[in-house]
Amino acid sequence: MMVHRLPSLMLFWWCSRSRHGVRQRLSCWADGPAYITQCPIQAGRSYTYEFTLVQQKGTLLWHAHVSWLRATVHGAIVVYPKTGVPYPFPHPYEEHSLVFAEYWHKDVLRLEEDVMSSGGGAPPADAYLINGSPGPLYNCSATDVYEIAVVPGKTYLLRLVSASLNTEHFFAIADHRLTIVEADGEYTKPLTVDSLVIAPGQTINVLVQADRPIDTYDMAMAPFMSARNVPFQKTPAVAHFRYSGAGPEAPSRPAEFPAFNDSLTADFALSNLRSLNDTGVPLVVDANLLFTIGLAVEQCHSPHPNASCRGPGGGVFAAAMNNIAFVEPTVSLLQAYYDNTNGYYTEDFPGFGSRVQLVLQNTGTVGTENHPVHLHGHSFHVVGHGTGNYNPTTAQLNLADPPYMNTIGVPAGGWAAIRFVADNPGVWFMHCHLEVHASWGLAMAFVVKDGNGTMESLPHPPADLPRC
Ligand SMILES: *[C@@H]1O[C@H](CO)[C@@H](O)[C@H](O)[C@H]1NC(C)=O
Ligand SMILES: *[C@@H]1O[C@H](CO)[C@@H](O)[C@H](O)[C@H]1NC(C)=O
Ligand SMILES: *[C@@H]1O[C@H](CO)[C@@H](O)[C@H](O)[C@H]1NC(C)=O
Ligand SMILES: *[C@@H]1O[C@H](CO)[C@@H](O)[C@H](O)[C@H]1NC(C)=O
Ligand SMILES: *[C@@H]1O[C@H](CO)[C@@H](O)[C@H](O)[C@H]1NC(C)=O
Ligand SMILES: [Cu+2]
Repeated sequence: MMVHRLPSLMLFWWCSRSRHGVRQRLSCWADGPAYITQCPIQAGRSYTYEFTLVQQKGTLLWHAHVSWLRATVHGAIVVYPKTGVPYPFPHPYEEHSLVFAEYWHKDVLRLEEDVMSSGGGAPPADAYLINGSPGPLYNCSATDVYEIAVVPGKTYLLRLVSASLNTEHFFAIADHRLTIVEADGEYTKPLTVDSLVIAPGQTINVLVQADRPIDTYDMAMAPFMSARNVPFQKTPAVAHFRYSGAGPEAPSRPAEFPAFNDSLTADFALSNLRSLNDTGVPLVVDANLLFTIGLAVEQCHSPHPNASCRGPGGGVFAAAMNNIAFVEPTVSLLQAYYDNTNGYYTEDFPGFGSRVQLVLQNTGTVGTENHPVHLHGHSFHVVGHGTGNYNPTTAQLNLADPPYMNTIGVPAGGWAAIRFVADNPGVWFMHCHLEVHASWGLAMAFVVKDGNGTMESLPHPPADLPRC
């Protein structure tokens, strides 16, 4: 791969937020998205990301956050509970991380450039990967299969991490059920399902009991595609859950999946996921925001329509939040904010410590699609979601035990309501985690202003921060 610019890293992290006013660790400068909190790390240069994980445990994802480099530059971070603090579920015999990705036979920087200059959609991935291996359903990959050796009768904890670029995926294991115990690094009440959907940017921990007859079972990821007429890779990536004693030659048992567009099944886990404990949902909100999100088509203004207007009806794909397509700036927004440079940001976001409710309403003029929206710098309580238009008088909100997440798949043509406390000063990116949608403009950033004193204020930038 030709890399002229080295990636910047983005680290998902949760600000420490507690009902009892726990001390903040402030590290917006280490968040990572290019042109939001820093400029990209240039070839031959380095930048050390320093941050503190305050009251966080569980499975996290790190990845490059410039262009489409996440496709190949990503990994899992696992934070264990403090010594002596048990999991809130039976201790597993073993733990394994499964990192999902999409692969193209192409430099992904070129891939983004080509897609953006075409005006059309992204080409399907050439393969899906589980821990770097596509598995036996792909040509030439019969022996390139990730495998977990399983002791019959034991319980396994699988940490599922999606670094996929443009596709959400179902995950299932043949003949086994999955008990979700954690999502986005926060414990959930146990929820047992046959399959689940994981969106790019999400992490989900599941317990699996090896209680089936001795054999080899497929663990597989297959596409979930809620949009119509979008081409996508259909071949699942397959890994093996192989019981000790299973014959190496015997064919493995295939995993079964819902239909690729089965939104009802896909939404089941979200509808039924509950946080394990009361996580301190703000019962009162200071700011009530409603943002529309969706895809659209712009008119073709190119003198070369065949080359650059390959969107629907000869137009150009676009995406927006509140009808504004985000245009990547040429400076870092955080730097502009820190330097009080005019013209890059407004300060109309509610003040430090505000309790914010944000309703994301999925619209779209060219069909609707599930958008996994990710917020940096904060986790949020997913207090509600539904189909159709959000109606504040009839919407049923869960203020008792909603899941506490950082990426929410806003249902196709539906809505999701999240609540969070804006108590982490800095500039925080919020964007669709389907990378092609973010490139089209489905993104924005919040400025969270300083509170009182150094423990509520954005620190000075580190000396090695990359400059534009
Ligand atoms: C495998 O190769 C065949 C023949 O070239 C092709 O039709 C098929 O699409 C390939 N499968 C995958 C998953 O690439
Ligand atoms: C799913 O796709 C199939 C085949 O393309 C189509 O017949 C069906 O109507 C779709 N279902 C939904 C719920 O969109
Ligand atoms: C969280 O909930 C579980 C199950 O109800 C309970 O056993 C545990 O004590 C709770 N933990 C905290 C910190 O409240
Ligand atoms: C543009 O595409 C149309 C339809 O495919 C084709 O008929 C036409 O000749 C193309 N024009 C150019 C300049 O390539
Ligand atoms: C800062 O302190 C003042 C005086 O105690 C208080 O009125 C104000 O609400 C505080 N601001 C924030 C953002 O906490
Ligand atoms: Cu999207």
